[in-house]
Amino acid sequence: MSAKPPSHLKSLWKGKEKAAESELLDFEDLNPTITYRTLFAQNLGVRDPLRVIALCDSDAFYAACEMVRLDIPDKPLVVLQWQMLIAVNYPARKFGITRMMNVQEAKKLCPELEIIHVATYKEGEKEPGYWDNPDTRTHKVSLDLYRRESVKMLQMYKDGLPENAEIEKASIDEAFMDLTRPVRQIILDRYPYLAQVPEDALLGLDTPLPPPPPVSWEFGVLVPIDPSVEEEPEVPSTWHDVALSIGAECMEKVRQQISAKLGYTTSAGIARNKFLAKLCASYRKPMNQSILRNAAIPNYLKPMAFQKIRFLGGKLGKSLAGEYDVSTVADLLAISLDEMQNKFGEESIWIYEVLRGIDYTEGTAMFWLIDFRRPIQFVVKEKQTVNKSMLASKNLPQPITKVSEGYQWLRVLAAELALRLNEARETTPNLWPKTIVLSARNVKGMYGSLSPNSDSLISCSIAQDSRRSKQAPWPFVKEVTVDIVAAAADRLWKELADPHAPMKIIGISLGFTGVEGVESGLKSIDTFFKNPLKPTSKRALEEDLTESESDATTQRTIRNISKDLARASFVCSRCGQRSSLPPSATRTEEERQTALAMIQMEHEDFHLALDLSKAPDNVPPATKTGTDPKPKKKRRKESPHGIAKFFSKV
Ligand code: DCP
Ligand code: CA
Repeated sequence: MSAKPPSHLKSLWKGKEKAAESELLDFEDLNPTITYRTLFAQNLGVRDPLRVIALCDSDAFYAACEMVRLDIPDKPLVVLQWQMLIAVNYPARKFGITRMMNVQEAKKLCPELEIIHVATYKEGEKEPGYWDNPDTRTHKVSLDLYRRESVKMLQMYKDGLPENAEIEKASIDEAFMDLTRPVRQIILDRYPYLAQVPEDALLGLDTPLPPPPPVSWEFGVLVPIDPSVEEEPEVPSTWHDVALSIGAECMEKVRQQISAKLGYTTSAGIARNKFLAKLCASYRKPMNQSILRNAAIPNYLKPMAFQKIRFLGGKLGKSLAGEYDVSTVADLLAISLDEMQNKFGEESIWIYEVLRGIDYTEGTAMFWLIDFRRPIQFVVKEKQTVNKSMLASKNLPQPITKVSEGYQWLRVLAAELALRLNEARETTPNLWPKTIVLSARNVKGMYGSLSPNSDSLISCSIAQDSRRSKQAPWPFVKEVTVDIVAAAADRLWKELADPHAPMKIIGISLGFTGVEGVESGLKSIDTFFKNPLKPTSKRALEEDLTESESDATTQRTIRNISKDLARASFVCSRCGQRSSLPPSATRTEEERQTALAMIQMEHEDFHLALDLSKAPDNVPPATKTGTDPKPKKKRRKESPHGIAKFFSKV
């Protein structure tokens, strides 16, 4: 398009030494031509000129959860973790209280402040609670309430937004919504004359859409196009503005529903891509949604410290600041693309674009920067609501120095893990973890040697960071009780902690991995019965999981499992032995499951001991039993180049 930019847009991006032709390109990006072809297109992804993305963020989230739990809607309230404030509600912020302040300081600023310490797990309790004087030496923080509320909120986005909106959880209290599809549908419903290309349209599908109707901006706060003037400049609306206003309408509705049903207020940002939606969500916090029209992007970004922008905050940002002696986006706009690419490599077009509000990399920029061979995904992706792994961990105020000191913490972690899984099962009843993993962080250099049953994977992780882990397949138990989890954790602990080596463990974590609905977990159920509770190397586990298997075998496996469970017995596929529970008229279903899992674990101990006794000295068991016969190929480490060197692998 060679149309001249209108005067209000013409100078928007102008940097100190900006070239005339790129100015025109920038203008086109802010005000792209939208044709019938654009409107009818099914999948334009990040380059769709009618794209509408929202980021919704809860206001003072943990504090809000506590306010709802305690039914105290308006008091100044803070959430405390040990001595530190981690969430401050908006009434408390009026007193100048901020996160990371200590509690005494906050109390001085507002004597009537409601102070809630986060719930904690305490030994012997199956559920977290709000105890008096929780102590880091004996308690473990529980974020379960916040996780639960977060799940509810995510569900409300799903229920309250049109079906074809895509939702991606971004953090415990934030989610992105790609509203492009529903908004397009609503445009076509509201303006049915757009559904047909006019007969006299010379360019057919490539004919630009007629001018849009005036846009009503009743849902949300508009980021101004020119904040330096009192009255907004007269700017003709675009179809993208129409799309944004419809997106805002959808968001207003769902935010109202969340507030009415769950009691949480939220703030949202609505813009053409994720990074701008996220930035403008905090434009008028709390309880507001802000809309960033394309025409408002330049003046919104220009005064911003560029290090606030995603991925420009770290080493790369520092390097840019040092190289050009700059601090704001406006300062960096003066740097030409050529210059930037000469300095930071070809890929730095990404920086050039992001400074102009363009981001086609969304969510995968990190991959793109680190590994250029990977395909780039561009869209807001609906993630599984179920976490594939669950982890309970504790940094220990007093290191564990004896094997016997570990058990109390294992029980606390087991309680948390059991609760988390059972809660997740409330929404996805057949959830089943594939593996239980215990990991311990030892003060560097404290482990001198490997215990005899360590496998190669573990020896490698010790050498690097003094973290050791042990894992075992998780038995197919329907009821996951604290006892079962703790028993499995105890077994792993016995393997992991070497009573003969010096020990100073400062962090410990227990987790489930591969948490999936039982249909997709079938293969591993079979794996378990073939090889019950055998501690596996990560490699062997992956091999097991990628093994292909016919439906018939799978169905047979399920039938066998059901029979085994019903009979309160199981057959080990390694030795064919059936182990049964003694008959009991009084045992509950839960007790039966627990007792069966214990028997299975003990049986596995027997096989493990047998394997070890047969194995030649100093060979890890995975190799001895033939599951990992090939020596691992050493992967050549490629050193990063271009701007990749500013990012470390995560
Ligand atoms: N959180 C935390 N420690 C941090 C940051 C956050 O424990 N350093 C927790 C407490 C917050 C929650 O995560 O309530 C969400 O973080 P936000 O950054 O979104 O902060 P808030 O929701 O509390 O406040 P805001 O209204 O500014 O979003
Ligand atoms: Ca928040």
